[in-house]
Amino acid sequence: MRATVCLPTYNERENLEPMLLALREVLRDGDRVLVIDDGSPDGTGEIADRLAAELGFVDVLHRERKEGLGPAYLAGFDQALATDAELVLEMDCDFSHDPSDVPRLIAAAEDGADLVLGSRYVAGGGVRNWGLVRLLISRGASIYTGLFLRMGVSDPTGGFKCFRRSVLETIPLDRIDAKGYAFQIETTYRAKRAGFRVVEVPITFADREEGRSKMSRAIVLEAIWRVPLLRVRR
Ligand SMILES: Nc1nc2c(ncn2[C@@H]2O[C@H](COP(=O)(O)OP(=O)(O)O)[C@@H](O)[C@H]2O)c(=O)[nH]1
Ligand SMILES: [Mg+2]
Repeated sequence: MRATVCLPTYNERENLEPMLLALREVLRDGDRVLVIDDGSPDGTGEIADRLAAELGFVDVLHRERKEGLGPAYLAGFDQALATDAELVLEMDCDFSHDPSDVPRLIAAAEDGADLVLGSRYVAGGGVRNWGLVRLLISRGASIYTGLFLRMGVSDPTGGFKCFRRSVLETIPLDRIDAKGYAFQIETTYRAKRAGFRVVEVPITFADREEGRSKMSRAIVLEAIWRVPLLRVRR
């Protein structure tokens, strides 16, 4: 199955080239990477253009301004679905998601999963180098989400995912306006509710070494109010 990896970037100047070279080692012939850059002031967008010209498997989607991860992914999904990609992946560009795990996500989809989640909180998964605060927020978010949505998913906020195209064609993407972690929760929740098969595969998540996190209080607050709302909204 041909795959497109959507790679959102905002100020990932140090990480983008090593990430694309690492992905080149694990992707198959025909697979592509779509860099979605929101006008990074550090020049990531120009680096992406240069690499797209140098490496045959890379495309770049430039967006004018930073609107959060959700809108960036939605624009990327649109572009990926306009091609013949059968699988569409999400992953961070900061090496928190290990590029060498990509084939395992793809394999799980090829084995029959409709949506594959890279999961830190199933047996065999884990987190490296995260501070206590980040870990508590992440674990707390998983428990909070479980209480309201009962999806049977251990790691609902994770951003390392592989969608079969039918999932993205079925869930109402145009109605998703979440920006941060809530976007990850909502896409999985809508896929589950539509009857798709969601499978978690263990990953080890490592804190970034280069660049800075764009996580903010607003992203956490958004998830807190949006999650209960998902239960009542169609
Ligand atoms: N295009 C785009 N990418 C973003 C935005 N916010 C974060 N990213 C990228 O999304 C990925 C995860 O973001 P990061 O700041 O590491 O979040 P964290 O892992 O939760 O701390 C990285 O590749 C970021 O560059 C955004 O608003 N637009
Ligand atoms: Mg990160």
